[in-house]
Amino acid sequence: MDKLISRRNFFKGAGAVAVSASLVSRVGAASLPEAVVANGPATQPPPMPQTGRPFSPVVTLNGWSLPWRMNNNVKEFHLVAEPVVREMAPGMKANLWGYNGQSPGPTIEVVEGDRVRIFVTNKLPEHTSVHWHGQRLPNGMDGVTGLTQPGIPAGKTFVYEFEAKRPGTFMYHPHADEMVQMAMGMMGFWITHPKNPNFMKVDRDFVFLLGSYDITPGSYTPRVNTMLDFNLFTFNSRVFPGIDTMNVRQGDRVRIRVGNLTMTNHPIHLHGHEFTVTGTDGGWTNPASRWPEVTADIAVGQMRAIEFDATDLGDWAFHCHKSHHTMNAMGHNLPTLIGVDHKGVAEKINKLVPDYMVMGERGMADMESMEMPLPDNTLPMMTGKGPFGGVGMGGMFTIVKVRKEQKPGDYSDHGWYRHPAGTVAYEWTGALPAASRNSSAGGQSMPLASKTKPVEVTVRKPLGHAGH
Ligand SMILES: [Cu+2]
Repeated sequence: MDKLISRRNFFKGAGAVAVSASLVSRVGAASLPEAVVANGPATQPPPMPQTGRPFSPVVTLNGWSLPWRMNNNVKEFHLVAEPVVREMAPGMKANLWGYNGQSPGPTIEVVEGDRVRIFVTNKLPEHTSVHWHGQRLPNGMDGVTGLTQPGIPAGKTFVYEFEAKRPGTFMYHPHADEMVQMAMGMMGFWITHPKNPNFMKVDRDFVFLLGSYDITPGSYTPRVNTMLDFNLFTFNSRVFPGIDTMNVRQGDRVRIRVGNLTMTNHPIHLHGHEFTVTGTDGGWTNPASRWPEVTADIAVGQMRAIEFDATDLGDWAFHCHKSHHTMNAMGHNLPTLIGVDHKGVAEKINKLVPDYMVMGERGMADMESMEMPLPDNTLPMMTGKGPFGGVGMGGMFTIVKVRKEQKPGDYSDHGWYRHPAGTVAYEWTGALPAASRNSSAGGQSMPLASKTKPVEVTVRKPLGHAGH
């Protein structure tokens, strides 16, 4: 963990600088808590709390939790809003805005009843603020620029201070030039653990935020005026196959908390297990209100905590069910060519453009293995090599790996599942009888008002061959 986190402003350890609460906001930089930054997108192991009340830390997918210092019983954190470079998957980096070196920012973990003070330093070229989504706090700490505070000017540090009253799952993000700042990746998670460490206790507790970006293939910076037509869909600003797997032990009680700060809903789907929604950003759900699901739709501005018992061994896909959200940028502008025979056209164009390639006439699956020259800093539309070949996915996709031998506290990936003999789908090699087909005409609920002539469609193929 230490290797990936560097100390930007060296601070001589908790307690070395004892300042009263009233002094902190006045004396400025000399007494700020250290601004710890993460240099890479690796999932950090959960940090056990060294000071303050005990809790079971969460694991931030391709992320980390922000260290704090105790100052006269106040938990002090230092967030730095700044431009960052985020690797979205090996082979592609993006110029984003985030906190403490990464987008999303680090997860903040506190305990119900904690007094919390967050220093926010603005290293962006414009003003910002931090809104603490879902929290009960004094109105003036709510972080809405113009409404509850002036924006934090570029180069300045503001202090937020409140008691973490309600246990649960929250998010943080700017309420200042939101469209730009959130399109650039400014967001983070906040966990307020319950005072009673046994309340809703689970064996593994993963958290991540859904994100969406519009980055033109070959470029590095998101287009910030995009409203709906994003082309990269992310878990914690990473796309498959750059998203770490969630590795759990068979029998574990697993919680996954997913927050949505994109502009659209995401139906998040787990294979092989049923789950229940045990929490929202409004709090824990009443057990009597829960029903089983395999997909939870997470609307814009919502968080859903799902829980399940990892009973079944295997490599279980976990992904957004909107299929264009499991696809990277290259796929978003292709025409439909299924059923179009353009052999002749391709040959003709090849004489003029040697590398010309026709895509999609048998569906898009060929894209997985296509050796297509891509612009620099661009990921293939769908990729990922599994034990049986190309996975054909991108974007919001990862895997829950359930293993017998995964030790408690071990979050590392031990490779692909080894299927017991006779448990993998296999090819039928016998005779294929003709499929029985229903040849009756379709009915209708009401008779037509007037008889219309059936329409005949003529498809004109390239080279002038007409067909029906
Ligand atoms: Cu989605």
